[in-house]
Amino acid sequence: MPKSITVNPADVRKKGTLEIPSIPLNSYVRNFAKESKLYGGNGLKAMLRDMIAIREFETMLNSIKIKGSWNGVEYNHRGPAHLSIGQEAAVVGQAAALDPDDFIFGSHRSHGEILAKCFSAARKLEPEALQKIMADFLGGETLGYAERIGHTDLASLAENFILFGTLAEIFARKAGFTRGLGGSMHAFFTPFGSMPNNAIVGGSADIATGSALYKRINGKPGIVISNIGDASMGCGPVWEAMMLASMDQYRTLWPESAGGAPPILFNFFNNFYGMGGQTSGETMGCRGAQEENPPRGQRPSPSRHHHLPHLRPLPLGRIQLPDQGRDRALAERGLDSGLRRLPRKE
Ligand SMILES: Cc1ncc(C[n+]2csc(CCOP(=O)(O)OP(=O)(O)O)c2C)c(N)n1
Ligand SMILES: [Mg+2]
Repeated sequence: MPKSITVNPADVRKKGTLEIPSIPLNSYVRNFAKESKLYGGNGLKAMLRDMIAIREFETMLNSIKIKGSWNGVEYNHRGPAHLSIGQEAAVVGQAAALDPDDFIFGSHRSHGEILAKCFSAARKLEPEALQKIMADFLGGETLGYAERIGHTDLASLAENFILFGTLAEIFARKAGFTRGLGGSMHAFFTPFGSMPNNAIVGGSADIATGSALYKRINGKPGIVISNIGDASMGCGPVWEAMMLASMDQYRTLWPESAGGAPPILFNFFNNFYGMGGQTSGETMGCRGAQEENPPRGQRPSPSRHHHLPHLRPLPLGRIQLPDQGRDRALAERGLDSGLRRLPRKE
């Protein structure tokens, strides 16, 4: 018999308040000794190396976009290249905590995520598995190019493979990770857990949730991360994904053996911008909502607008709608009454 859920009007219509727990912000406390113990000296050096490799990769792309050349090599790249310079630590830190079985789905700004996840997976895979993935991919075509670039061992060959496959994809070449058909915003490499990225702002929230649901239903290992920007908080589908990921039925109706809600993490890269708008203070409403709803017991400060100049009401006197201006001009010439209202037909 299916489980059923009773909705009791006496309960659901009872007077009450909804309490929302406070959400900690910026709560990471830096502790080098602890991190060093957790990741080891070599682990930390590998992270720094990955961060520098990603910075160099994107600095090169930037040089090609801006100057049409890099290190004396001229190249006209007509496609897009959304850089994530300054966000390297976030993607490398994330990738270091993930296993090859974990999936990440990104956005239009995902070069760093692809490289970091692939570097991390290549380091964590067994050598035979790594070799086989590279040899099997596109019949060894991408590996063939990677082998022509200087390398000393399997690890440095894998690095060549990852950098070459991603770059060839960005430059729309057929040895690229998606045969050059995707380009900068649709580069990815699924065998290492770097899943398809896409340019629809917030689009990966839903796709990643579907992927996590797939993992949960089929008992597959690993978690899924949706890597999206701060401006995607303004997109309805992102909220829809978060609702789908946290439905009550995982706890109330699904058998316990299914394992509960899908294993998803929504990660918002907060770079404080969404195209030309600043999410903080301009295009989003969270600070306003926070000010209007202070924690219980605290009254809103009468001077709150001093702290939030963007919330200060516009001085009405300065606003002049075109129609008001026209009406005033007509009134001054005594023409308004005749024009504004048509005489009623008897
Ligand atoms: C659904 C949708 N709306 C608008 C756009 C145009 N667009 C491209 S990037 C962008 C801003 C994205 O900001 P954010 O999500 O914070 O990512 P960031 O560029 O800061 O990394 C917008 C609005 C789009 N690609 N998709
Ligand atoms: Mg942003």
